[in-house]
Amino acid sequence: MERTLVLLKPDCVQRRLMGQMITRFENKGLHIIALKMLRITPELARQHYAEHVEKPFYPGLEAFITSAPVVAMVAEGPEVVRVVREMLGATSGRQAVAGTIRGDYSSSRQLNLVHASDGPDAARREIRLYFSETEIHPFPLALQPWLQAADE
Ligand code: 3AN
Repeated sequence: MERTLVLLKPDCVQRRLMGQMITRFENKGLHIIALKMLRITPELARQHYAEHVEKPFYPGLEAFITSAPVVAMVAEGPEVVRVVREMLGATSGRQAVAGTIRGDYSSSRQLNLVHASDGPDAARREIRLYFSETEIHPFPLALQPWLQAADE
């Protein structure tokens, strides 16, 4: 069982696509166990994008990610890290395949709507950045027997 952090970025919130994105994740059968809106501070941006802080594009990335509220979520399930990354598609909306979120909704590398952790270690680190334990609610999903077989 894995968990992953999903962020609906400022462009997603401003374009009023929050509901459509959450619907895509729910339709896929993902189990969302935490969700909140927040404004990312420059300090949180530096922690989240620690691997990019020294890169030339970082100032623009920080300005963008702090420019409006985001919605943070935790999804839980088998292989959920890879499943969500594949739903997002390539980083650039211009390269993302049609049928993926970025392929269907984005024409930009920066304004690419949704972030998701790129591996289980990153997921653990990122979930801790955005959520305390008491904000995560791992409840049994009544529909679960109709989404996956018991031995999956
Ligand atoms: P992803 O969002 O697919 O995980 P990352 O983690 O490689 O992509 O990049 C995080 C963000 O940094 C991207 N969403 C994009 O806005 C920005 N970014 C990544 N690489 C570049 C680049 N070469 N030039 C400008 N911005 C970039």
